[in-house]
Amino acid sequence: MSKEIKSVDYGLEKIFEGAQDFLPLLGTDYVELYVGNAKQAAHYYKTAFGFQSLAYKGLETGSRNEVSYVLKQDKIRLVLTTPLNSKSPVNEHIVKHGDGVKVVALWVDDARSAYEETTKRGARSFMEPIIEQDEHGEVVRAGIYTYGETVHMFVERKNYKGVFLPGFQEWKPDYSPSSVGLKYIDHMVGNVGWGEMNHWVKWYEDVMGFVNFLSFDDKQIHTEYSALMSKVMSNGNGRIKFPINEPAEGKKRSQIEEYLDFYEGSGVQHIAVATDDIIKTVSELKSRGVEFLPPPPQAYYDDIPRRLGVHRDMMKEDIAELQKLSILVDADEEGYLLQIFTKPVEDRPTLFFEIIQRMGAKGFGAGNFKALFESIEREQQLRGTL
Ligand code: TYF
Ligand code: FE
Repeated sequence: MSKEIKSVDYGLEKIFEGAQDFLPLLGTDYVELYVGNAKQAAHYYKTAFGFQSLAYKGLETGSRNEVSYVLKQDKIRLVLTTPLNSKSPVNEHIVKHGDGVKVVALWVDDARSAYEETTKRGARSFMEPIIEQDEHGEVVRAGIYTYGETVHMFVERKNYKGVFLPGFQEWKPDYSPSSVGLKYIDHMVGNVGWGEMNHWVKWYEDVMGFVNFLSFDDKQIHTEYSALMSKVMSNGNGRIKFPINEPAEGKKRSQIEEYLDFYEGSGVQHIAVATDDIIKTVSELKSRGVEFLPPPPQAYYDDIPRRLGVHRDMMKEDIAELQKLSILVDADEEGYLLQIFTKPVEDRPTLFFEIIQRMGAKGFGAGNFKALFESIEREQQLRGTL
């Protein structure tokens, strides 16, 4: 018995039926990290994660206070920004949080309207709409704060033909490692403080017009030692998905608390990127030095056929090969998914990446939560932070 795998459809049309979407989002435009040394970070994301050079701004282009490198892999654009002197406001962010995600930029048709509609519903302004121009056209951008010091920028690039944004020049160095097959951003997860999850759920509903379409409480997400709660927010067309985590009471310090302590506040916990060949992508990432969480115990892999249920015959991957790479498998009504998590990509145990391949499944790997969180706890134990 095999089942046709369809593209991801969350049934959101029903939820949104009749409602007017006051914030139509076309997709993720870019993700910007504030980092201590953008030149070296760019080298790492190219060499280890397979990103390609796209654009640059810095002293050579007249940017006196900050340098930004823009990297690209298929639909994913990553911007790495660092201050050039102590005057830049980027410093404060780095001093407090270490390297981390500052901007989750959303592609829109009308940035002025996005800014107006969200600020009138209570969003705090980060940047009023500005029009940026060069010989390649015009871009309108505006920004609002979400949790912590994280920002959503609205980017309207109707007629823009340049390589990224006005102010950037094309960046084409000779050094150009190949892609590892990362395709697009599947979801980005935020960690928020104790008791704040429902506030941010309501904020995404009221201010952004999102819906809460999946929830996991601490009864579902716990190990012997720790617990957390998670609610998944989605926009109307399902292209943008933002799960939000909050720590819950447990015997020991949960990974969410560890994050909040080291990031010194709420922020982006992980960026999940999609691939359509996770075995190839993860093999490549490992050979380039990307570190992943160690595999769960043998019993986890023995249990995979049961977890796959009716989708068992549909899975083409070899379980032994998945185990060798420490890839996790989960299934829901619609299909199965394969996922794996990197270790934090900075010295502070904060931001990490997830690699995900969806084979029909629309969930987030709830069946893996226990094994995954136990792996994370083993790492916490090594850090002395459990
Ligand atoms: O995005 C998710 O929900 C999954 C699972 O601290 C997850 O990737 C949830 C919480 C967490 C790490 C992973
Ligand atoms: Fe995830």
